[in-house]
Amino acid sequence: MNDRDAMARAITLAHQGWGRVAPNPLVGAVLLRDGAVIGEGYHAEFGGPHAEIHALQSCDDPKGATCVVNLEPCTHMGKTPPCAEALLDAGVARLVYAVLDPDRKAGGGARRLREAGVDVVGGVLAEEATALNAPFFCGHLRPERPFVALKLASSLDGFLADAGGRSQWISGPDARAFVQWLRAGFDAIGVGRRTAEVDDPHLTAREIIPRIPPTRIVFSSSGAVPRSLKLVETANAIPTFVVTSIEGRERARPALSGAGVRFVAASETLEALQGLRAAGIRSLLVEGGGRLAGSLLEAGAVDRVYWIQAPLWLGQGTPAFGERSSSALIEAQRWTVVERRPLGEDTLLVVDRAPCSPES
Ligand code: AOF
Ligand code: ZN
Repeated sequence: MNDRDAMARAITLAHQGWGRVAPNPLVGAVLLRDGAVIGEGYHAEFGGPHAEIHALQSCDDPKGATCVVNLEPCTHMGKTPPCAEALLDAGVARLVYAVLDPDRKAGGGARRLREAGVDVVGGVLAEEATALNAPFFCGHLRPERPFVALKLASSLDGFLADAGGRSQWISGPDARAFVQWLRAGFDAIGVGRRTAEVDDPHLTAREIIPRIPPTRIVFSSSGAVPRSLKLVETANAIPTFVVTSIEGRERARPALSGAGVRFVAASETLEALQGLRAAGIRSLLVEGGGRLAGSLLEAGAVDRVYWIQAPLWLGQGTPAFGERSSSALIEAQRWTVVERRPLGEDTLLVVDRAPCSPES
């Protein structure tokens, strides 16, 4: 196995920590000797051992091996001892990493190992490693607001629901299981007020058990969120916010506060996102509807789109992005394709606007 293949394997391993390690990054590590894998591991649980430690523990004799890891090793005494020292103590001879750790306290492992005489190579699959931990990197490099992703499931002609407003189910069971999995990796799941009313969703993650259940968020400028919604009824058990205007909050507070709903009041989109970040939300997955998606895009607030395209035609219905201002082709924004893959009969497309790129 060459360095790139081993890095791809490290990234696959890193995904195993999805829903369990945030706000830490997803990290996987592979130990190679003469191109053969002799150990591997991943960061599996927040506060638990880092990827490199699991990889070292899985290996009988790491002396002289190459360690391939998607984030440079840490140098700090955090909840666990520094990985850079553990790799040096184990006698690892070569380090291959993808990107540097923007956390000033934790980072610096690549340099530490190089200065100790280890052969160090950086930048391998740097784009893939950046996309893997986009919320972590944005959290460090653009800390004022959460990482915002949109998820949508549309027909081939770009509708979220048929002309009668029915949206269940556009996508198939594999795509719906994927969305359940996706939710587990975000601090919060958001919907617009109309979607909250029409679908009356739970917005919980049921495919894997997240370490912390995502906070649920309803965006409603009027604050008119019915007391009878499942989200409101369960707000004492799972944190639930209504994002609204200042007047909306005053109007809605008497009915909803008693149910345990909390408020973020703001006069425009970016201010609302800053309010959510101040309330501890580092990453937000918005699941609809089209109007909310359109206004977030319009505000330049969307970092990533998870688009599930189902192979059916509706002709008329609810458009995926509501009203948007037009853009001439010559100056249209082009986003970066992060992933394309089949989900049963459906197709997942993941695109990023402008990555928060760490150094490599
Ligand atoms: C690594 N390998 O697998 C991870 C790293 O509080 P701690 O001790 O768990 O440290 C968390 C920080 O360490 C986290 O914010 C990030 O900077 C780095 N994560 N580093 O060498 C790993 N998960
Ligand atoms: Zn570490």
